[in-house]
Amino acid sequence: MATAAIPRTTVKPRSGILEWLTTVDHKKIGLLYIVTSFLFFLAGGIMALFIRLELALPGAQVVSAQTYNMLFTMHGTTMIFLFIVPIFAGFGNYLIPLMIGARDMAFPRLNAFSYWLSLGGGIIMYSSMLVIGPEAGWTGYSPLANSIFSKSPGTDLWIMGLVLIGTASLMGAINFIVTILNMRTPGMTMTRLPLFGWATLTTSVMVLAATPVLAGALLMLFFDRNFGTSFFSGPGSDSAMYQHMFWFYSHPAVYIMVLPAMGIVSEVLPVFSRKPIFGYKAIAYSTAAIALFGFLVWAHHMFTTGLAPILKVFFMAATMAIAVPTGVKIFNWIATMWGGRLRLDSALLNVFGFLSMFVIGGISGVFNAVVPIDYQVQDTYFVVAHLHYVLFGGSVFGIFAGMYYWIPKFSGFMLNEPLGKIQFWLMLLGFNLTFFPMHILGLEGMPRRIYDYAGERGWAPLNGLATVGSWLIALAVLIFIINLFVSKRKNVAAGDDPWEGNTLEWSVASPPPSYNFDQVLPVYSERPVRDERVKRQMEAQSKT
Ligand code: HAS
Ligand code: CU
Repeated sequence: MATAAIPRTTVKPRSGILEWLTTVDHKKIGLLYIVTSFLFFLAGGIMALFIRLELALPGAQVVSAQTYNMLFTMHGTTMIFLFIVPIFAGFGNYLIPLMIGARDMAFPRLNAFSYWLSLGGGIIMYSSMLVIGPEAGWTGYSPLANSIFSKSPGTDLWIMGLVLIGTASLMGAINFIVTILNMRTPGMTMTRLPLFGWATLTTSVMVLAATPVLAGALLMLFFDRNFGTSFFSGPGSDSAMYQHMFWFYSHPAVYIMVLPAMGIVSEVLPVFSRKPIFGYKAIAYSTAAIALFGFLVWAHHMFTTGLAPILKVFFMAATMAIAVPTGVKIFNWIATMWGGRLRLDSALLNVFGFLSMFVIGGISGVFNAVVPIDYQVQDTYFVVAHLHYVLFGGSVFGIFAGMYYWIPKFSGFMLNEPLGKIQFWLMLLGFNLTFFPMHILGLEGMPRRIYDYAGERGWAPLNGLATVGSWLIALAVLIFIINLFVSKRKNVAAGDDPWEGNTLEWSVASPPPSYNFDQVLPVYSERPVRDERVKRQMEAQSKT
């Protein structure tokens, strides 16, 4: 039988903090990404609590208008660029080499450099809050981002931080692409690559194609602000061009933020349904189709900017078309569960959270894609509701599913199930209380990015509800953190393979040794660990 032996390295690890500062091991870098992103998630969450407190009632309460602008700008940027995108880089770093039977990422030093660069970018971005922070929203639209309101150096620090974070994610993407294409263990053809690998590969290609355009737009904005050019504002400028460049990156970016979550769902579902994934190839190819279509729809963010009618029609149709490959996945996942023996643990509950909430968000997306509807809802809370159902309901529930599934692998101990379940239900409740009312508020005309509203509008009750919901979410996150500590203290050993997994990471110890594999299992299907388990069971049976 062919097994690929991989030589052990015998480098002695350095001790403690020095090791973490200098490591090039993909697992440690993965954990650094995950922990850092989670801390940024907490920071972004605290800002959201302030935003919600301010909006709970009409009238100014907690922060000044200027601080409010900074809070929603930094909240959005943090959640997107410092939490969701990098935490998936963390999962990818930790898991991809293990899943494909490799020793490490293709370029370990570049990998470490990416992490430290993104942390540096994050710190520069956060330093902007010390000098009257950025106030133009996460989109940084010009001329707003170039107006007297945004003249503080905060916006410049924000731009430079973002450029560094983008560069880091670009280098990470190159690393993932090379690793997945070149370093798979013998036998692992592309159609046996775990679906999380497909998601990471596709996402990386999107990052590679889209991020340079964002970096270009940001640098041009920087030039406009500091060196007297007039790309996006001033004489002869074209402010719509900024929006085109920004959304050429940022629309694909929304799939960059959800495809890895879909990859996690595709890993968790078959294991927790105790069935093979239904339609492996359909899921893999629909991932690629979403990536392709993702580049053809950006101007649906610009329907109200006076685009030519023919362009509106094109972008409307292309946007709606994305519902098809996305729907293919949803139906495949449902078919995977169908007739399975579901194991209703926290990981699967979070996948249910993903599936149900993401579909609601996807469908409000199709509403937005209809040009005349978008005329009504553009820049209202309806869009805020949509984006949170896809980003929180989708990406964040996906992240929590991944946490419950893989933390036993990362740490060697199991997470506490009752706490996990309480956390999930509380978060689902809090999430819906916070974001569902925003659909109604949006349709009633409440604009997004406002600091205050008049009492006579009648928006207070639903806003109050949303604020209550936001505190429930905060409580749920707190319970998750408590769970981490309680579980570490109890230290229920996870063993190599607590869930009867399919993919190669479950064939090594938890946490895996620094060199990953003594021997990689032979790969004859997309479920090598299950194949091995079944083989052993059959051997044991034939002996008795
Ligand atoms: Fe979106 C705005 C349209 C998916 C994130 N989106 C945003 C913003 C964010 C965001 C962050 O066309 C705000 C940006 C800002 O700050 O200004 N979005 C869509 C569509 C989809 C979609 C059509 N969005 C996402 C995902 C995101 C995300 C994924 C992040 C993870 N979005 C828009 C539009 C705007 C927008 C407009 C601009 C609004 C404005 O005015 O500013 C699709 O990819 C969703 C597909 C998924 C589904 C659900 C599953 C599919 C099934 C198959 C059957 C369904 C069908 C549809 C055939 C549809 C179950 C039936 C239709 C019915 C009406 C029932
Ligand atoms: Cu979009």
